[in-house]
Amino acid sequence: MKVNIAEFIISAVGPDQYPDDALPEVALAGRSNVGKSSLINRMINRKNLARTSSTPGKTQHMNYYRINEDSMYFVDFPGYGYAKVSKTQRATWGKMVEKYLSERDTLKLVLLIVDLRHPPTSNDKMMFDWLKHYDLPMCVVATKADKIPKTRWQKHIKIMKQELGVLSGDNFIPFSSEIGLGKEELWGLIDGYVLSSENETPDTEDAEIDANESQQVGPTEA
Ligand SMILES: Nc1nc2c(ncn2[C@@H]2O[C@H](COP(=O)(O)OP(=O)(O)OP(=O)(O)O)[C@@H](O)[C@H]2O)c(=O)[nH]1
Ligand SMILES: [Mg+2]
Repeated sequence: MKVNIAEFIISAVGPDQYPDDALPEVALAGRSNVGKSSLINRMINRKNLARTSSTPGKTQHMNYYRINEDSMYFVDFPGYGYAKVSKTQRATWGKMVEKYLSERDTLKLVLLIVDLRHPPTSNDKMMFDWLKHYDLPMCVVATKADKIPKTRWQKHIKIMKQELGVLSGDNFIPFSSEIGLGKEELWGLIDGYVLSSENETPDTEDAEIDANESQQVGPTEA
């Protein structure tokens, strides 16, 4: 995808604020401070559209970034596993994310962002298992590769895959927001999921489709 325009749309606290224009959505999940917002900035060639910080827990809501006016959204989740977040806040986060992931029809792909330097955390594993269980289209993106020597990438990739339980057919991309590693590969993957959704037949559960009017493809507005 060629990114011409990227805009911040909304910092949503719940479903009422999610956009209702039915554009495909690519969500980013990962622990706090792992580099989710930086990854978005790298993908869209912007220094700081998605707010990044060395202080963990910066992204508190679901931040929507729209690409090319009518192409897709990146949805930046609040990071999990941030120690200073209260129990109540954590429960609220869990419910919001779980509801989004299980009910959002326009969700096309989840990027599970992990840190290539370290083995996955228990939260990373939980999120991976959860996404697998619900059979959501996913790609594990192992970022911050620039922080380890290239000669050790393969070893780290192997450990990450093994400990998460990534299978040979699963999507896995080593990445670096700092040097741009993996950017083209990730866009190629995203394009596949986002563009294929444009050819899907609309949900016809309750509606009868008139053969003459069935030219319109893709999600319909509620
Ligand atoms: N060297 C290097 N630093 C990175 C990379 N990605 C992110 N960082 C740094 O890691 C820190 C956290 O990055 P963010 O993108 O804000 O992380 P986040 O996952 O959005 O964090 P929350 O919003 O708190 O959940 C920042 O200081 C970034 O500059 C990378 O690929 N390489
Ligand atoms: Mg962030």
